Amino acid sequence: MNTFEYIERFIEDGVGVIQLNRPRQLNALNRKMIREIVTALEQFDQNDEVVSILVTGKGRAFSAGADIDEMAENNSIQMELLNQFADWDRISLIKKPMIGAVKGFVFGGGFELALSLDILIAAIGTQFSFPEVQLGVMPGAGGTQRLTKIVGRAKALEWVWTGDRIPAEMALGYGIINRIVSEELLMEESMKFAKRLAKQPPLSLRLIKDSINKAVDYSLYEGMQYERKNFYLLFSSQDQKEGMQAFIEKRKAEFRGR
Ligand code: CO8
Repeated sequence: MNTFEYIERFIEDGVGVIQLNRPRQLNALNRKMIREIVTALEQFDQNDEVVSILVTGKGRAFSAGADIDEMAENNSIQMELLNQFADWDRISLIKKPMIGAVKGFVFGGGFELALSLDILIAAIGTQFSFPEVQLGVMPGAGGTQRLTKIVGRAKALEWVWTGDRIPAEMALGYGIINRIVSEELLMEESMKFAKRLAKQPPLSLRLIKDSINKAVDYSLYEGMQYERKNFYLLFSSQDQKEGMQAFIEKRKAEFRGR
């Protein structure tokens, strides 16, 4: 199934798994690698066999950030013309749940990739950081925006100005990640969670994600109106009929994603 150079992927029990596979460079994200990740995400998003998606990294780091060697000599006009964020932006359009199983370093663009996912499970000892300031730049793939929306302005300024590392326990306390597990259990526990989601009705998962994402940007009133439309929409699904009928008949529902 693998036609990619920098990632591997497979499907297991409704979970589409993407493994960043550039471990000797700590999964530093070059442009081709980002395009491969996004392409694989989109393919899983369109594949009926896949209900949830898990993204993880091979080796000792999830990702140490964007590939510094690749961009060191670029000037701003080249950056503008490369338009590499067109690929990054596509991650926000993925409809299925995306879980990140992260360990080691989650730095720079790697942290931005993680923050683009929906649920983060981290191994003990994982460190998160935006070290771009030490390179004379700053985050560019949503880091200043996404981190601030999660932790608020004061901590975001502190962490992005200093590049300080955020230990997993602190990331958990600030709501950046969902849970911490031992490194040995990282894949097992993350797969267990992804497979649990894969048994839920896919259309509900999809519209729940859509509605909760709107809560980040919309006013309460606009968000409530949006939620209501999605709630109504689910009453056109076979899974709603099946879910409610199964409850009435006291049996387990069989969801089909239709
Ligand atoms: N880019 C390129 N190569 C890298 C990167 C990187 N970001 N990180 C690590 N590597 C390479 C190292 O050069 C080294 O290669 P080699 O063995 O050939 O010398 C190999 O990976 C192993 O790394 P280290 O020997 O440095 O491992 P250590 O355990 O000593 O240190 C660190 C690990 C602390 C993570 C260290 O590697 C480091 O500081 N890396 C750079 C971290 C960083 O600055 N990241 C931010 C990059 S900028 C960014 O992400 C901007 C995002 C903007 C949006 C994206 C669009 C471009």
